[in-house]
Amino acid sequence: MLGKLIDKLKKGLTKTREGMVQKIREVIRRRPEIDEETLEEIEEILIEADVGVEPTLRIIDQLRERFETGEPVENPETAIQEFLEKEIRKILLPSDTAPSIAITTKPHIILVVGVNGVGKTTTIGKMAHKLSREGKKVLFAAGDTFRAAAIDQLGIWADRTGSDIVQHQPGADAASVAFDAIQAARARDIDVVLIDTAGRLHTKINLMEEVKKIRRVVAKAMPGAPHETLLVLDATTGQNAVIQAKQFHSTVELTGLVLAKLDGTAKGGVVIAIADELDLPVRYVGLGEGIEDLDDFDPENFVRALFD
Ligand SMILES: Nc1nc2c(ncn2[C@@H]2O[C@H](COP(=O)(O)OP(=O)(O)OP(=O)(O)O)[C@@H](O)[C@H]2O)c(=O)[nH]1
Ligand SMILES: [Mg+2]
Repeated sequence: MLGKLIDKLKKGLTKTREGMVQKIREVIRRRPEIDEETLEEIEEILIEADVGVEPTLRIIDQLRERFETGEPVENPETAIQEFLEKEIRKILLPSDTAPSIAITTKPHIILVVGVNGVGKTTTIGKMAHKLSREGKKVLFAAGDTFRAAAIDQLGIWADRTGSDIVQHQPGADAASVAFDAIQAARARDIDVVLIDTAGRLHTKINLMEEVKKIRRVVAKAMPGAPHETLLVLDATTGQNAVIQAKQFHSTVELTGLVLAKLDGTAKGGVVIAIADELDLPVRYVGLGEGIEDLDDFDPENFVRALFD
């Protein structure tokens, strides 16, 4: 079971494994003495993989302290790899503060936000699949009312996952869709409501005000809701993901992150930057476009899949 999970994660992380871990291995093979130039090359690879400047410099400093004594290191490839693994694990572990999505109330309201095209709607579909397999009844709120196609897209996911959907006409007020969805959930004995929202740039004030309003109306429809506010990030956008997270967090108080499209990038090191810079748990990682391609984020498995 665990082996299968790791294999799937390994496959999803192929590009990052090639772009980061394998490149570091090559450097060490080429330059078995761990000197300043070796460290510089490793530093470059980590920055390239979007690990983030601060965590990278910290890791390099620690490597220097540990290895740069001028003495030859026995089996440097394994030694450095084990060292990096340990350091990365140290950064990732604190981000595992809670089990992924604990369903504590009924209905449990989950608001999903993020920039355009990051993978919000797809993530909602994949989450519904997971939840329905756990026996939960799911209802979607089609809160992306900007485009008719967005409502249709969510409708397709509703069919695929056997979920209910509450939708209004294109152009309708997103907050009132969310409100109606919560009322419907109560009436239909629904376990989880997943609220899709339109993509919005974190820099556009009026759009950020709109998502604030959705949140406010959700709280009015059900005190204590939303029980979870997830920001979906596109792993291929690199360091900008950190900026997006900060902006959304200050507007709608996030409870967790989803890192989608990890399969599509060699810059999966961004998980490390995110864990280092933000005080928010990564709940899920997206590893493809398919219905099964969403994994609970487990730092231990992540590091194993990266370095195995
Ligand atoms: N490879 C890969 N593709 C993904 C993943 N998640 C989503 N996608 C793809 O990314 C594209 C955009 O996904 P959507 O779910 O429509 O993104 P969105 O955030 O809802 O977009 P807007 O509603 O337009 O803001 C689609 O083609 C998805 O199939 C993932 O984890 N891996
Ligand atoms: Mg969408």
